[in-house]
Amino acid sequence: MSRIVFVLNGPNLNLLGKRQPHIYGHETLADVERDCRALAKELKLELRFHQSNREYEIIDWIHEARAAAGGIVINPAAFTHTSVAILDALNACEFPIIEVHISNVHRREPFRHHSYVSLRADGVIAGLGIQGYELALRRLAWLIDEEKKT
Ligand code: CA2
Repeated sequence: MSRIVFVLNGPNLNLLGKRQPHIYGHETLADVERDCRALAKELKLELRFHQSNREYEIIDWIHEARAAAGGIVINPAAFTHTSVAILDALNACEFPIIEVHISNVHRREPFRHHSYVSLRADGVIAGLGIQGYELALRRLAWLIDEEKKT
């Protein structure tokens, strides 16, 4: 299985660390990317890290990943709760997918309790702050390594 892993981030996550630190913490998306790159190197994963405020761009990256990658870590942000199109794109992928949320969406407004993406995700991490991304990458690396053994 490919060791390319896509880390995809949805709308407004470019504002991470710049507003609402009581919910999302003080770290920026650049900090998340830096941490993910350092860990990916250790795990021998090749990282493709992206953020977009446009649904179609996220769908296009999922299509790219489908052709080349061994897994996806995705924080779809608000698209989590609205996007059948992102779910459809993920359903076309055969590798492991981990959904990450920085905040504990289940302790927040009821509209954040439902996730379309969870219908496909192999695992979901919520409420562990930006550490959730690193835990998701560790899980993907483990799954890719396990697959190699079979
Ligand atoms: O907890 C998460 O990671 C979320 O995916 C973040 C989304 C939210 O819509 C989901 O329900 C849960 C929001 C991302 C916006 O991030 C901001 C960060 C700082 C300031 C403003 C927005």
